[in-house]
Amino acid sequence: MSGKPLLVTCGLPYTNGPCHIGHLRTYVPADFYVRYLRRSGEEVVFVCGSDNHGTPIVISAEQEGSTPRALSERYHQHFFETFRRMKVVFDRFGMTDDPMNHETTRSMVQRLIENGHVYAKTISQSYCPDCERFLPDRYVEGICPHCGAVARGDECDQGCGQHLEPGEIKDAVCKVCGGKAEYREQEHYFFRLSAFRDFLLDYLPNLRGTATARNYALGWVKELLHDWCITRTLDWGVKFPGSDDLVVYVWVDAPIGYVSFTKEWAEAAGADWKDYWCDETGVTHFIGGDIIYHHCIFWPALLKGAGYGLPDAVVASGMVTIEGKKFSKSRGYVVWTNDDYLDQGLPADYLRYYLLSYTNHTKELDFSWKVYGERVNNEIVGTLGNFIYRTMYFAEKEFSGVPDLPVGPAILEEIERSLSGIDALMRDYDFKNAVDSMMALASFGNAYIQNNAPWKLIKEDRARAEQVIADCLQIVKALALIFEPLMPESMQRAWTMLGYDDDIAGHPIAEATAPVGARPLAKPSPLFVKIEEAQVKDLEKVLNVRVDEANAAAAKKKSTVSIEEFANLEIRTARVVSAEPIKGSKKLYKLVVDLGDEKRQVVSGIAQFYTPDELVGKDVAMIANLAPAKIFGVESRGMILAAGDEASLLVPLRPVSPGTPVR
Ligand code: B3M
Ligand code: ZN
Repeated sequence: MSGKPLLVTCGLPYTNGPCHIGHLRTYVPADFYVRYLRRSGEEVVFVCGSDNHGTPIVISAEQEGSTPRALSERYHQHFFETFRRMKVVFDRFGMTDDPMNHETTRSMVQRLIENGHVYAKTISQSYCPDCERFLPDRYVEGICPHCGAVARGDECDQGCGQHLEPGEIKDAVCKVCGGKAEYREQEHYFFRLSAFRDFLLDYLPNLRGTATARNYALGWVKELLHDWCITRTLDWGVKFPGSDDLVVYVWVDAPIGYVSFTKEWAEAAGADWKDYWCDETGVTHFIGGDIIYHHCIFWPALLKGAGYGLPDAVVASGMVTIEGKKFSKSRGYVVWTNDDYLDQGLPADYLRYYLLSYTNHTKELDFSWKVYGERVNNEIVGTLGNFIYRTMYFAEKEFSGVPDLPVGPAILEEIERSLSGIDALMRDYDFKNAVDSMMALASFGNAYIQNNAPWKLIKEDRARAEQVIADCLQIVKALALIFEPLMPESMQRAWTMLGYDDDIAGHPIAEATAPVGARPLAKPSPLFVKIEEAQVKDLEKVLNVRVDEANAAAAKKKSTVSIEEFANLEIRTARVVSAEPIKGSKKLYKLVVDLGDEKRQVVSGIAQFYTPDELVGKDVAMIANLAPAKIFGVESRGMILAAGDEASLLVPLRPVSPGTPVR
């Protein structure tokens, strides 16, 4: 720890759609971490809020005939309540559109201007002549200039993932009317990010948190840093100082929200926000792995430029897939936190456990109802719940309470060993292994009670049986305390069952080795219930129906093409002559193919699925008359056809000569 007061934040959800499991991958681990630190005796402030600005919210509000503010208030409330239901509890959950954030943002931007980090420049920007307006960010869609994928105006979300500056996108189309956009000149303001290269090269190696965040960011900084356009032609947002028709880019005022929410919390709590944000900080940001650039490069540079302290740690989570498929609301691969989970009567604690124990925090997490059912049944019910219940049951039945006996030293040692292992893992953000170690203590308890079999022992040696139960009850107490940050609701019930009448959250984990204390016990009841196979099937069905409906809707949406339009498309077989990786891209190959009458160079996004050897000599299908494009700086003349998420290539069933037309 840096010795500074600790502040933990979570990435701010946009207020234009409901909470889904993908969101929770950031919030649940952050809440777990905060609770853990608190139970370890540290004072931590935990703030978050909703992200209300930016084009997605304006577009959603327009589509539903509402205003961005009304839409934001509604979803703000939704996230606030959903997080509560998931037991994710912030000290402050603010809104980026509230006056505090307008004020903080304007004063920070003013300081950036005064410190010489902002300059004006005329740029050509997408403009829709039909709608008569500039098209910032998500008002346009087009082609990524870096990789050729279909991209949104501010980000290549389906391709290379790079941030796009206004005007960079190719073949821009207006999202509102679907018309072709033009490019028009307008004066904008830029943040001189490129000047922060040396600062970042110095700062990033010492940034704590997950290695993924640090290393990705360092990689990008070593490559190249573009200045960022920090103004947009919009009404909705924080007004850029000195301008009536420009607002600051949402990625400026969103992270500044972290500071504003700290101020709002501090005002109410009688604390000083400067203790958290000036000089060296104890700030830890929990974020999704897709916004590392914003938090590890852009944000520290903004803070530095405006004279604030710098984040101490960035903890980045991996992405979430649903039943092995890429998360996609439009394709139906989504699990809604309320409708699909909590409203089905499923406990928040089970989902918290799944999210934290499935895999390492930085890896991809797949959500599958089948695996969910298995893990709940085997681990939560079968291991943890089973040990607690059989211990409590036996203690109440045979001894009517907690025996008045000191616990065996070997048991106390085992608990202490377990706690110190968990502590090291938690402080290393290795949540999965920390949770596994917690479960290992429950397994130890199960083995201990099984090997000593107090139900047999009691017939021969009642005193020995009583000792075994006293030992087991101590392990139950330790488990309740250590699992509380992960499963707060169930562990409160375990605490009460142990005969305590107060709030478990008020007790430090260190009390795990303090005597339970002789006390009467009431008849225990199982802490957890199994998930039945039929229920898993029902839950899967909801998802399957949603995917089918999305497929049907997508099929309907594709318009028909005339035979002339189809005839215009030149599809031919092509024989792969060579394939080599493209530097800097994991997905792309540079292929040379033989079309019979000529050889062609084509860039193809199949590198993750085939080795070059598997491709050379194969005949594949290709669109031969696609307009040439530069992808990752490499010329591509044509497009190889492939089906599905794993790019299954379309190959002819019978031998054909290279270049044969496909009809
Ligand atoms: N509102 C959501 C995202 O891109 C965005 C986060 C802001 S954090 C300052 O994940
Ligand atoms: Zn791209």
